[in-house]
Amino acid sequence: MRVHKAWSAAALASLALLAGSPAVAAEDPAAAAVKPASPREQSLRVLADRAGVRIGTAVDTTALAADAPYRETIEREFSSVTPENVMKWQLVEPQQGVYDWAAADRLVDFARANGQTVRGHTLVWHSQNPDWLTEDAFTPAQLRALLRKHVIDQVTHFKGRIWHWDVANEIFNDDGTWRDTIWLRNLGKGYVADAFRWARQADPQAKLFLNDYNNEGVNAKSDAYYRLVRELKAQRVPVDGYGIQGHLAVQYGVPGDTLANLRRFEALGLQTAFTEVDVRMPLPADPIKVQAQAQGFTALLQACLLARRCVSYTLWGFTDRYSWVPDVFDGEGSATPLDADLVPKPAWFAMRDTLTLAGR
Ligand code: 9MR
Repeated sequence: MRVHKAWSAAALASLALLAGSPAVAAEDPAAAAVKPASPREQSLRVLADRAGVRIGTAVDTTALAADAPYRETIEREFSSVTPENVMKWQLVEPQQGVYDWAAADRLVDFARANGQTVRGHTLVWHSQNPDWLTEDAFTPAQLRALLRKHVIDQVTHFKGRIWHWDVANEIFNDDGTWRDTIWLRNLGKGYVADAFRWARQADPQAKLFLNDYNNEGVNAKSDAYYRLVRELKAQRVPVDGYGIQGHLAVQYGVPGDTLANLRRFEALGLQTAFTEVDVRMPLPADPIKVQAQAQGFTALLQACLLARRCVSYTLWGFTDRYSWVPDVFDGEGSATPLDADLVPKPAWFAMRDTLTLAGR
């Protein structure tokens, strides 16, 4: 059981920063490039284990095969992994009826060998769908049959090996309206309930999650999820978890009511999880941005540790060597806690300190 202590968030953040800054100042970058980010007995996963949460990362499976320091960091520091791309529909069924599970299977085997859980990502999404699916003029009935087959075949393929499934990803707009997707247009809102039911049928053990970004605090989007979860629960739809991606940016800060938001979903009987945390910044980095970044990572981690049913905290990549951010946000980057040479930033030490305090 996690022990809940009466530390204030501010006290924790300043503790973490105090402990983090001198350590980073003492780093010799050349030596640290080959040095593990943490001593083994203080790895994130050892500390997270004591604190009662899983600590995860998204994994770039190409890098996993090619880059030994990257792979060793994942083995040493993380107790959960999420395929960054290789379980998305476009990659698992590039041609209609022809599955390619090879890359995803390798990651699942890697996780098993290293005692890591797997967050399956993602079954139903508007993005990264195969062209044959989105370009061909399927009727609504055909699309429903295709979605059903996709969910059931994929969940069945990995049955017993997936801890959490992100069943439905990014289904609402920021204003709380339903996102206009191939699924909504053709199947109506019921596609979400259907997907959860199919996933449960295919693997009764896996925990089934909703997942989105910009839903950390109490806002129009998280309100839409709250209403949806109540409806799904009333209809006995098997939804188990609320996933908060946690893509933050130092210039926008951290919503102060993140913990309150976690709590209201937990009160509906759900588990919660941070699923894709990173904290980007406008480049170049400077000391204040770096400090704000450490606070962003720890604020979400603290919220998770203060909540009752927050079971995991996953980074969307841990090193700038492979981050998605610079490709998507012009002029922004440095979004992860290890730089491109795997040298820890204050955010890394801050997370370690937060986990250490929580595990005492
Ligand atoms: O990090 C992923 C990147 O490599 C892909 O090109 C991109 C395609 O849309 O998806 C990225 O991951 C996204 C995740 O699957 C869902 N939430 C937002 C993530 C960042 O875009």
